[in-house]
Amino acid sequence: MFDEILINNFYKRYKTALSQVRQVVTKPLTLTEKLLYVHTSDPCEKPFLRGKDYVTFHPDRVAMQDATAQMALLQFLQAGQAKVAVPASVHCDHLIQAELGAEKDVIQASKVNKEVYDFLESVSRKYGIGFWKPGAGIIHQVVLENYAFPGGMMVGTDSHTVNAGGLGMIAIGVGGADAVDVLVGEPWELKFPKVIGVHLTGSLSGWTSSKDIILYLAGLLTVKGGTGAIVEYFGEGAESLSCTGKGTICNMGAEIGATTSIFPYDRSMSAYLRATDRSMVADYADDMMSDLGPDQAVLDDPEAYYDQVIHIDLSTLEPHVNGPFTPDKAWPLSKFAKAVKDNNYPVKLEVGLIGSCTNSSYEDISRSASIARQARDKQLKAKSEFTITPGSELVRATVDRDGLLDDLGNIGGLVLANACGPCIGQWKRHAEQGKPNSIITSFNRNFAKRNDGNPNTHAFVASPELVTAFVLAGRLDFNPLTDTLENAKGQQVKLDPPKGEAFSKDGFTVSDLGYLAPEEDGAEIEIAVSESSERLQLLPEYEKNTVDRFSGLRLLIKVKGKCTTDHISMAGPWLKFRGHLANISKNMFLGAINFFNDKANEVYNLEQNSYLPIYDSALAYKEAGIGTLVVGDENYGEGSSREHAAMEPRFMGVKVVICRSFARIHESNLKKQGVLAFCFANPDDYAKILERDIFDIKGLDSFSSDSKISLNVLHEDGTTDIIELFHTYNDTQIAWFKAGSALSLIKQST
Ligand code: MIC
Ligand code: SF4
Repeated sequence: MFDEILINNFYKRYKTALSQVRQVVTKPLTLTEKLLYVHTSDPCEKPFLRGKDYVTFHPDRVAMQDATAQMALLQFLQAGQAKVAVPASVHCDHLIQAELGAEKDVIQASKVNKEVYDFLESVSRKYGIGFWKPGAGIIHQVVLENYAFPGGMMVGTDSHTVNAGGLGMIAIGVGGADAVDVLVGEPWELKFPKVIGVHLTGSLSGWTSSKDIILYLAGLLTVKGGTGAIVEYFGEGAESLSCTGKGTICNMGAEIGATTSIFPYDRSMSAYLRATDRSMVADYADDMMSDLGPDQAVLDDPEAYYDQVIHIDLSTLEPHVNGPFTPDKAWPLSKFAKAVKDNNYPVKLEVGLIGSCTNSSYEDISRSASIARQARDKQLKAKSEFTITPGSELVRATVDRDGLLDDLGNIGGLVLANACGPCIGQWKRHAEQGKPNSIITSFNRNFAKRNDGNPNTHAFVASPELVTAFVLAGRLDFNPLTDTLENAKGQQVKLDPPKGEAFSKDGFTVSDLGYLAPEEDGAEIEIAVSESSERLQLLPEYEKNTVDRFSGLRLLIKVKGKCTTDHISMAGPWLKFRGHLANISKNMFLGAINFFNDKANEVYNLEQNSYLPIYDSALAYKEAGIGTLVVGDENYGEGSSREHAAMEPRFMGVKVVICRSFARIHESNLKKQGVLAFCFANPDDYAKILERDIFDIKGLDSFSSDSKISLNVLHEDGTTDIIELFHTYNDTQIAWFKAGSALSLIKQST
């Protein structure tokens, strides 16, 4: 299954490619630079400026999950290619709803999503893509176990693709249109990132785990601190972590906005490759260990080579709990109980959820199971509901064989499918809607409404072992390091720190991985999309963008505060429309708060002179042939890679998004879909936008990478403002815009 030929060729070429790079870039290199330079699509002729130069790459592979693959593949079909140009895989993980437990939920999902699964499977078989069936596992775990390789580069249509950095791969989350570039063999473009070095010293002990490193870092850097940068870990502390622990850290690096994160190749990765049946890869990588890490000169003087260096001493790092509502609100465990009290967070813990693509390794489950066994021995019972989502069938079958699922089951744990489930709102939670309540998960995101659609669910994030301890306490004001719990006999007992292993001593086991290989020659396979389908729809053709369409624009919404892709295109029940642009567009901006009335889904429509639900307002403007504009705050489009958050506005007539700052993937998705993405040159100008304004974009007739663009605002009282905008468009991106979208440009040039 894994790309033997590709990987063979890669390692054979790697040393030569690197020495060619060194002739051009003569200074010592970070690992990030080595891997980016060897993957550029043209031989590099000069060193690139980090944070400035747009560079094109040829990544080695593409991974797609079912909720984003539908749009990615619908776009791929439009490109008219006979086969994919690089190895690729599709994973059915997001569409399975968690309710009754793994087996029943997968059967149900296979019925409910049949049309979509059939579509994904037949496109995969026809065009040469590996297909992972529902229940096989979550994309990032499956990639780590089968495809990731040290030194490689991949893109994936999911923001947590970055997980593969735990195995020394440059792995970047992208929208479907970007994935199509790679799938059709076109160069794929990225602004050459900055590099943040994180120096890890000491080693973890007691209750502290890899998760706490990224929870702490999220608090330090905030949700936008990693924007435009790759986070590169190094130091003896890095070497002391298991490979899957490194994966956890890289995975949640998406939550600080980092382009990706990476660890140097080391013995823990070698051991993981061997344990997952890839000794060939380990042998190659062992031979070139020093080339798969930063240069010694970089390690000797990191401040001289990284754009920023952060030092973390693992020996003194405390466990953390982050939340609610944002993953960067970091509380050291010793301060958490007080935070719960001071902020009036609901203290009773309703549900603890472990697993997900972030934290479902053998190590995670074994450490949690060690807490569960103590509970049995010390006669403690779970006081909250408890669920476990294994990341893959390989891990599930192994922890099952080793009795760890029984340990968790003994304290009431319900094993859900190897899928995203509650992490993305695919959770039939039997709880009263709207009631304030607390849950704690080992997932990576905790935005409002994400898990169960209830805006009053306070979701906290912590390591799986800590979640398990909280489940035993049933309360959030508990600290297992210092507090005791009362057991069935009325005695006060204390939990010992968790213990776990990176792998089972008996190795991994699995009977059916759930993998389907593509056909050698798929020419005969028909791909059918029914016109009456509610789930799938062929994509519309976009016309070229002409300058006259950018005047007389009305405000669709001025968003107040946080606006993640979950706010723009909600997941949960809406995931079922991810392949149908017209239907999914009905969820557009449902979670966003209107600046002018502090309400969700109620905006002023100038033509109708009334407040309307946002979809109705967009539709009214669209039908009247009037373009609209969206105004956002900081880090607009934070979170996921879902390009629906750009496609829906495009489809519904939004011409321009202007905000204080963008999250990387979303900005690029908007550009690819032909929506103008601009920032206020002066962030305070956000305040000047009023509800009844009419807008013209000025400067598009001479739009170039260094041209000035401005926004003319005509206020209701007849006064005007001219607002200077800032943009990051290069010539290629301007060509996408003019063609109508990036895909239109590909089609026009073939
Ligand atoms: C997420 O964690 O938010 C998701 C759901 O995996 C998304 C992808 C999607 O919306 O389909 C992501 O992270 O990119
Ligand atoms: Fe799935 Fe959650 Fe991971 Fe996204 S973060 S891939 S929804 S498990």
